[in-house]
Amino acid sequence: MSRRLKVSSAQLGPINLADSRASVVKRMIEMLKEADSRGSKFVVFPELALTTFFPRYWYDDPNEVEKYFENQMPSPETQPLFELARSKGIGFYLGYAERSEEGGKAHHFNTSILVGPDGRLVGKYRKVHLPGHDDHRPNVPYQHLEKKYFEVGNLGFNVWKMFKDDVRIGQCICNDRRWPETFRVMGLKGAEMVVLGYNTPSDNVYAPHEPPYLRVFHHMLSLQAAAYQNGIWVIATAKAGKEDGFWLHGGSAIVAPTGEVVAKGTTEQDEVISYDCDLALGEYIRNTTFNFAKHRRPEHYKLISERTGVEIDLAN
Ligand code: ING
Repeated sequence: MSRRLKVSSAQLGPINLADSRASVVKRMIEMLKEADSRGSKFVVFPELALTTFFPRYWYDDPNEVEKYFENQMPSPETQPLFELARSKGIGFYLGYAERSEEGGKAHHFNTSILVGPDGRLVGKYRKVHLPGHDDHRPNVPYQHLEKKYFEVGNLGFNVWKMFKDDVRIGQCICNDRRWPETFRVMGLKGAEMVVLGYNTPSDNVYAPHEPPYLRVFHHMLSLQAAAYQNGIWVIATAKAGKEDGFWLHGGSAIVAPTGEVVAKGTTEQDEVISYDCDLALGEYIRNTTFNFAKHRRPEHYKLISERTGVEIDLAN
């Protein structure tokens, strides 16, 4: 009997500043019900799924940013989502802004969690690759202040077993998908599937010449390369559409270990896409082309973990 997992990517359309967490959770509950009606056992929600993508705004008063963070998870507003998922035996991935007190000091992370079909926390991840900047750039239409509002994640890249078939699932967030190191670490830990949420602006304020279609191309290129080069299923879920006029692209997708896109969103609204993933599909890839033990030569890769930026270093 092959090991299969029916998954759904539950893409959220825009969340405006005026939208309450309760209203967003209601939308997520509707999508969870739709996923359940299709027989899904695992639902992937977006990054920072409970609020608008607030790193686009500069706040002089740091206290103003606190309102976007969760002090506990589940929180009162998300409790109904956790309860419904548990009652239906559905596991899920959820991205949110985490405020945690550690050593008597407040810490702020861009966080995602995996929640099992029994409603219990399976594992937490804190975003490692924080894009953008930490200074105020008033001369562009919006900011990208993840480096200001979040600390670099301190939990590393991990893989957990979930569901009755002990599916080996890793998680990451948004910009992480652009860095092959992200998936290779989880691939080396035996991942069969990696899930992630994202909020990606359609236009590149720092390179206005870059056309929006290219942003989606780079997004898909990252997912498909990661899936194929590690022989894993990759599920990526957008928060999309125009949030108070600021455009985030869609492109939620389910990608097979072959690198093929098996399901893709076609809107920038709340949308559920689903696929019945055969977990055996990645085995031939991980046992042949990307048989890491047989083919990798780490003795030649040292620079990847020792050197951060480019240092011109020529062989002639
Ligand atoms: N958003 C974007 C992302 O990596 C970005 C930022 C877009 C960086 C395009 C580089 C190129 O999808 C988040 N939230 O990381």
